[in-house]
Amino acid sequence: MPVAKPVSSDGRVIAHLDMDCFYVQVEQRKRPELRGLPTAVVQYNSWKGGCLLAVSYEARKFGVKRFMRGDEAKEVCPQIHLAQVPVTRGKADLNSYREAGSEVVSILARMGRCERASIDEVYLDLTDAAETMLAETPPECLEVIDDVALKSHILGLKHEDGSDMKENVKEWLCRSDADHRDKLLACGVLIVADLRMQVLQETQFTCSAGISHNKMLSKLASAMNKPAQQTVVPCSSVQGLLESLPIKKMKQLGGKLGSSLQCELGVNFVGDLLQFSEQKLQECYGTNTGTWLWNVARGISGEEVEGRLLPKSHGSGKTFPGPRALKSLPSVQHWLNELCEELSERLHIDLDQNRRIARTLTLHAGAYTSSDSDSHKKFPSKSCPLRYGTTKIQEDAMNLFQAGLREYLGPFKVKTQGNKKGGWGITGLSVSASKISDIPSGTSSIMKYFQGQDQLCSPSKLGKDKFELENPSSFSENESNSTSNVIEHMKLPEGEPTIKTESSDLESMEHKTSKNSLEVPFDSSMSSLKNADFSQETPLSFSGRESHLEPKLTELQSKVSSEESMFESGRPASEQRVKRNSLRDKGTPSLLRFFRRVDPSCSLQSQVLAQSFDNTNICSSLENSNSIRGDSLSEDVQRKEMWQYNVNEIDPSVIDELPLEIQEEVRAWLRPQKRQANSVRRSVGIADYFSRNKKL
Ligand code: TTP
Repeated sequence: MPVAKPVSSDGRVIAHLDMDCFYVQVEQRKRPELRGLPTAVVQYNSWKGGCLLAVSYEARKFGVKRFMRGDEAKEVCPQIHLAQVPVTRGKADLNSYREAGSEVVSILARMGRCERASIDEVYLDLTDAAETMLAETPPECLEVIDDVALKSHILGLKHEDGSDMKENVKEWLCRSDADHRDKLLACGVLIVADLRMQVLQETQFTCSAGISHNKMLSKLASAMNKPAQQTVVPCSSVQGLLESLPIKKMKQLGGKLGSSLQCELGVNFVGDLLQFSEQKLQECYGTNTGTWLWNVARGISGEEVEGRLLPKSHGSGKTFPGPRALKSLPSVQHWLNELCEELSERLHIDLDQNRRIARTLTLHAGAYTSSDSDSHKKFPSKSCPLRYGTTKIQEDAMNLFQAGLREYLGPFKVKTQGNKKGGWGITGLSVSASKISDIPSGTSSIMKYFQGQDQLCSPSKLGKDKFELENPSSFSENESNSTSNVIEHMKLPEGEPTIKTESSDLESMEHKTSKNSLEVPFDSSMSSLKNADFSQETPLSFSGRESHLEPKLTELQSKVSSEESMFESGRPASEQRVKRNSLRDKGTPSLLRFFRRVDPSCSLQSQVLAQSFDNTNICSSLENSNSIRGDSLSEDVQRKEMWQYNVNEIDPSVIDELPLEIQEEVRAWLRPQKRQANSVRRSVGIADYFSRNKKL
């Protein structure tokens, strides 16, 4: 949901740069003989020649469009060249596109704050560069202005028939009587033209750009004249632009909100919103959205360009069109394993190269049931805190899938086990890792610690699974009972996403998927190959429910070493409901023994890693535990020094590895239960054994 932001950004110079038919350009650079020819990039797939993801402008002239099947494209343009997306692990491998995008980003970032918005899109804040140029070499002082800049489209610039557009543009750029804002934009035009030329020279790629005073208008403008052109939106042209802009084409208005505006308020063009007061819009859509809409109508957006050169999330997805729909849990497990392996690889690369960690794992799926009377029902997206390590990600993703499937099938009364007669089918799967942040400074010890461990901990010497950072592993409340390994009914900390039907990251990615519709339904998000995670596969709407040869099940590797098991998770006390039963009070010698067996370094890992996660530090864990037990604050403070384990430090996946006699005990302890009003608060319990353990 859009959030109202502070407004005036008139004095800023913001550019949005978008590569032209990006995947095609990447393939053409690999095979220069394809340059200038009708070309498309097709996603591997033998079904009707695969699906077109990117189409060259030469091919577009013949009517070839994105998402056409390869066979269809050949019908409308027999001479078309189809380049295939590289394939790894049986799915599209987008690394070459990601890397090509990074090349471009590194060039664009030279001139100002740079935000990588998707695989081929960048926002730049050029305000400082423009101010400097205006002060030192304003356009009016330039003897020569490059042709690339002179070919700019300046919205609202009058040109009479027969007049030389370039002359008009030059005049506009060099006006000495222009107001400061337009002068800054003129500098922006020159800077962006120069950057685009640098990109072309250094990468051989062309791109298009929009230049205005904010991100929203720049993004709109960059799509207006393609390929290899740039468009400027001076303040004086904003109203004219929005008056004729269909409401659904505005970012975040392509979906339900846009439809509601059309149906409820009769708003068809963005400019139509001008007739409503802010108060009225707030009444209809709430305070934030109302104000946001009021601003949108005026082309106002205070959204900052974030200085971010790296993607906001990572993801891996695959679609299973028509007869390829997955119809059994083993086949889902097989593909989830593949997707999670790729995701995990990228997370480790990000960790190694950029020292960034992701916190949230989200699973999306497209599905149908044979009794699907309600075609609008969607497979609910599910999220949980992300645990590092391929095996853990695979396990968690499968648990999320099963939780989603149960919810999805609930109304249909279809068995989750699936059957060959077509109980349900999965037409798309994707896993993504989001909430990525830098490892806070001061935690370099994390790396040192791991490097200093014996060889088991070195990612380069051994499999990645050995190099595991752990973070909270419990699932959110609604995800309960997805497997016996899941800690049930534990709420996530504040700020962490609970289960949601669409992840916010996906929402933000979705509006990058299409130039026309900036808010797309979930199914499309499955495929946003150009999106922030840069890795999904193409959207296809499938109805095929025929049986098919399903991939063989890849065995789930679920063994978890004890070293992996003891990482932590902190939970605000208010959100934890830990069962308070007699078990806790009986004493737990067996548990104590178990934890004594654990390598003490694990608790060190736990502590060090805790520092790298907000909401998950040892102290908050202590507070949680103690406030659950009703201990006094002073006791809390004392125990902060000695506390090593808490409820959430126990990875649910390790429970099966505990001695049988204590498995039940631990499960009971972890299983939440509504606190009875008259329950007696005790200060002695399992938790105390851990602190005693530490004291020993
Ligand atoms: P876009 O920038 O949307 O499109 P484009 O670069 O191919 O063409 P244009 O010149 O019109 O901007 O997407 C960038 C790349 O992302 C595109 O080349 C292929 C990929 N992509 C997908 O794989 N699936 C999708 O649904 C979209 C929208 C893009």
